[in-house]
Amino acid sequence: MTRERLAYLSLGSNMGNKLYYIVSAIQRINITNGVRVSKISSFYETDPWGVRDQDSFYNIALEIKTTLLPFELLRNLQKIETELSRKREFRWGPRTIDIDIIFYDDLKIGIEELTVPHPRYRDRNFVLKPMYEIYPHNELLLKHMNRDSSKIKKIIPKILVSSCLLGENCNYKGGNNKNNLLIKLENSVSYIPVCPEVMGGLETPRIPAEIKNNKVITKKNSDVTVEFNRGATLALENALENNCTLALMKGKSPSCGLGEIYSGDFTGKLVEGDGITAKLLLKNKIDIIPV
Ligand code: A4P
Ligand code: MG
Repeated sequence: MTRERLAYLSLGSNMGNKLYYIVSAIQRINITNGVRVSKISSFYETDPWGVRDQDSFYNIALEIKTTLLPFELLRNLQKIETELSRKREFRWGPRTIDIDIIFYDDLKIGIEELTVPHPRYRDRNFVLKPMYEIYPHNELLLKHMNRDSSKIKKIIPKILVSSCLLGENCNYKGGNNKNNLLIKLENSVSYIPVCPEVMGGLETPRIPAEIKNNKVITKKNSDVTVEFNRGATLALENALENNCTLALMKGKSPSCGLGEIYSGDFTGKLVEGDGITAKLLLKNKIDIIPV
């Protein structure tokens, strides 16, 4: 097996829902074969560098552990950029997501397709400042940071999240769906945890329910649509009160699922569709990442 190596990435976004693009990229990097995210910096809002006449950026840095070779890593990161609607119109122009490799182990590569360390990282406070936070042993980062680095503002984005993903025992079995990446992200964001099913008045543990013909029906054939709708409204209220633009929701669930949910026959089969809360959040322009 190839040895695992440390690499540092810089992520930036200045188009559309910047928070959505950055968090989606972190999630996709983490599920790439041969890559896991080990450290996540705070989020920073930064003035555009290079081409000045464009929207401000969100920037973060990641430490990853990877068995991929440098070019394999680059190809995988570029694939993620493409999946997240990245278009290359002009150099340093607006982008939904940009993922740059800053360091790959102690390696030095100097060709156009891949230069590491990244050729311009020393000139950019938006790279140096987040990276120094997760790589404080590297004093060069601090040395290169110039006085203007104080203009880079740390932000703490609010994100709605299904409570079970943070480890709360509120799923229908009375257990949780704790997600390690979301726990790692906890230091960089402010979570607004919700469990629409509990908020709607259902108890834990509870009889499983699935959506069939626009109604939510339990395995014992009782109709819990009213409770699911009530929970969805309360979750939406929480999101709006906190100005959330992003929700991290438990995939496949009849309340939180996005894109695919259980079929309604309790056979484990999945069909295309969204959970009741997910649908309401989307209608109110809150982007969702299914987890
Ligand atoms: N490439 C070479 N080395 C690397 C590397 N270490 N990591 C090649 C990633 N890619 C590398 O990149 C152009 C080519 O660089 C790729 O084909 C790759 O093989 P790109 O992502 O297609 O284009 P780009 O991002 O527009 O160009 P570039 O030069 O990477 O732009 P930068 O340097 O990333 O600058 N202001 C703020 N505040 N925050 C920002 O994040 N970002 C930029 C983009 C400008 N201003 C900014 C920010
Ligand atoms: Mg780039």
